[in-house]
Amino acid sequence: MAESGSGDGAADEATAPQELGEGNTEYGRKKFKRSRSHFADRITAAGEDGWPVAAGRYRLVVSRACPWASRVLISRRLLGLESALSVGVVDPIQDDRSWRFTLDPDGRDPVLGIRFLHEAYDARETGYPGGVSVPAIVDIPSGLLVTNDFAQMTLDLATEWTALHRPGAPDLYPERLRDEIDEVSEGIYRDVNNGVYRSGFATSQEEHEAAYADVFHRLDQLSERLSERRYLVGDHITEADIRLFTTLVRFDAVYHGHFKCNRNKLAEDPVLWGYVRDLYQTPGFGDTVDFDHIKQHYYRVHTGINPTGIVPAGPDLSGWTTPHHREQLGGTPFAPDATPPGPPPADEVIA
Ligand SMILES: N[C@@H](CCC(=O)N[C@@H](CS)C(=O)NCC(=O)O)C(=O)O
Repeated sequence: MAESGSGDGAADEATAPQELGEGNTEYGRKKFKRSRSHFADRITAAGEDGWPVAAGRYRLVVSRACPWASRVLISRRLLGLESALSVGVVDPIQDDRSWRFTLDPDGRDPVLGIRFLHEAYDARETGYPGGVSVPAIVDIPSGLLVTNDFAQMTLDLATEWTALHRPGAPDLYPERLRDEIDEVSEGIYRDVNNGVYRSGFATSQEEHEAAYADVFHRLDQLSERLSERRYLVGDHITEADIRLFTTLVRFDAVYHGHFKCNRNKLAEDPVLWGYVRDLYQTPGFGDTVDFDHIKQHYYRVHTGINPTGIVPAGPDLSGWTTPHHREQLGGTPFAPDATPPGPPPADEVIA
C-alpha cells in the first residue's frame, strides 16, 4: 500500500519537523512532514525478519489519542487478538522524553518494566536519531522494539496472524478487494489522515489553504461514495473503513477547531456522520475510542498551535450513539461466515 514500505512521509515533499514533540518542531520555518517509520521489521507467520507470530511474545504500545495507533487497536479487537498481543497504553501527554507509562503503577509498563517507550527504541538501536512514535510493537523477552511501521502493522495482523485469530474473525484485507482497498486508502491517507495534520501544522497561509482544500475535496468524494454504499469497499468492513474511521472519529473533537478544518463539522454531513456512527456503534470500533485522551493529547501537547493548553469542554458526545439508519443501504458489518467481536477485556474497558 502507498504508505507502507517507503514510509508514511512518502507523499510529502519537504523535510520538516516531526509531527509532535513540541521541542523539536519548528513552527513557522518548515513545512509539516510526517516522520518515516524507521523500524519496519515485520512479524510474520514464517518469521522471515526473525520475528515469528507467537501468542504472548509481543507487546503493542499505543496512545489512545493517536489515530495511527487506533487503527491497530481496532484491527486487534475485530480479529480477537487481545490475549495473543497484549497492549500497553501510554499517557496521552508526552514530556521531553516522549511517550511515558505514567498511567501504570509506579509509572512502569507492567509487562515491559520500562518507564518510557524510548527505552525499547534505545534497546533496539543505540543512538537512534529519530522520533519515538506509537504504535510500536516490542518483543517482550528481549525488550527490543520490533516495528513502528503502523501502515504495515494492521495488514500483518490481518494476513499473517491468522493462526491466532478468533473463530469468526473477519477478513479485513480480502485478496480479491486488495487493489481497491489500496487505491481508496491511498487517497484517504494523503488527503484525510495526513491532510488534517498538514492543515493544522501549516506554517504558511497557502499551505493551510491547500491542505484544507484537499481535506474537504476528499471528504466530499467519500461522502458521495458512501451515499449509496454502507462501507467503502465491498459489502463489509475492511481495512479501508478502519483507516477512514480513525480520522473521522476525531474530526469534530480536534480537527475541526484545533487543526482548522472548519468548513463544516462532520456532524453536518449526513452521510459521513451516519457512516462514522455506524462504525462507532460496531463492536471493536467505539469501544477503543477515548475522547478524553484524544482531546487532552492534541490540545495540551501542541502548544505551538494552542499556547494556553486549554482543552475545550465540547463537543457534546451524546450524538454518537443515536440511530444511523445505514443498514438500509444493504451490506452488513461482517460477511456471513464472520461474527462481531465480544466485549473488550475488562482491563481495556474505557471509562
Ligand atoms: N510517523 C509515525 C507515525 C505514527 C505517529 O505519527 N504517531 C504519533 C502520535 S499520533 C507519534 O508518536 N509521534 C511522535 C511523538 O509524538 O513524539 C511513524 O513513524 O510510524
